[in-house]
Amino acid sequence: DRKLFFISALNRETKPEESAEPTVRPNPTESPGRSLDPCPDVPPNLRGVLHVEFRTNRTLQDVRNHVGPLLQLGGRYRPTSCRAKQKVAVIVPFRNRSQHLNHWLYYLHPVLMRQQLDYGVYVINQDGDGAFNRAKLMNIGFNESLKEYDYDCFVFSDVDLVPLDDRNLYRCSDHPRHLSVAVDKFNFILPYATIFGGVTALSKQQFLKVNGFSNTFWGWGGEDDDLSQRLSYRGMFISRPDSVTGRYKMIKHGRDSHNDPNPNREQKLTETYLNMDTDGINSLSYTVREIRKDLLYTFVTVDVQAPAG
Ligand code: BGN
Repeated sequence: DRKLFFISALNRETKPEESAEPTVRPNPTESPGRSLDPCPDVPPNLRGVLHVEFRTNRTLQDVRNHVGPLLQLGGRYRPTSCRAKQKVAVIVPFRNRSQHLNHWLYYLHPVLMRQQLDYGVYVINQDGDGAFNRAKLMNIGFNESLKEYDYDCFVFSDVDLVPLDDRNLYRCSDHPRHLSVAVDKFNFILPYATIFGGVTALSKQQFLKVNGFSNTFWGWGGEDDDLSQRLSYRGMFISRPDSVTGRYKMIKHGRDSHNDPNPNREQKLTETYLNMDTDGINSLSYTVREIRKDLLYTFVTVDVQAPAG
């Protein structure tokens, strides 16, 4: 079959940016590859260890030139040669980190493509300069992405974390998955056993089983530990890649303004069990200010109703 031959020839190419797939944009009106065979369990074109470099200045236009031809508006992609196993929304909470986002997009899109995911990238931008609320932005990303497509898996990622190995698959498993297990900033070791921050993947069902994240962690810290406790209270375990596959490079930065450590975080972590059924996806309230579609992502600016002061 000529087409298959063409695809496998492409697959043997070793240019850094090219994905396994030919540069044919799928027709958005087509149902997602119903007639195609399912993609293999192990994506065939992974590279393993990746070279990641943040010293270069990268503009959004550089990134568009680099990965844009393979994408559909809104940072959407799906493999053309097989039917993706999962439909993945990648949710990135954001405020004033454009340079980080450029790096993140530059490295993540090719990885997600090689992983043969049917995916979309949702950058959830907190409007205004109230206290930052990472967890609420995650919940909003879950909600907004589901309005667009029938996603069944949600990867929640900080904008400053780039995987160093593309065998670390951005998809969901039987238990909620913690992907960023070996971050350079922590000398590539897991800081503590229950940590569930950085990059995580939960199926729709797993996420709803714990009512999502808490909406009430304002400022830095603890919201990820709260989710970790929710999972354990609902009988789930944390699944992780090994510490070689799970290596990450963090983009160095100072503390963001309006994201000081939350002084209430320790206290709040004693109340997870009491609050989890009433504070989460079922109590989520926010206002969408703007939804902007770039080739590289869907950029959703939201008012998260930060407390005054
Ligand atoms: C922990 C934070 C996490 C953060 C990790 C890694 C808290 C709760 C205090 C009881 N947890 O200390 O939110 O992801 O460090 O930076 O602050």
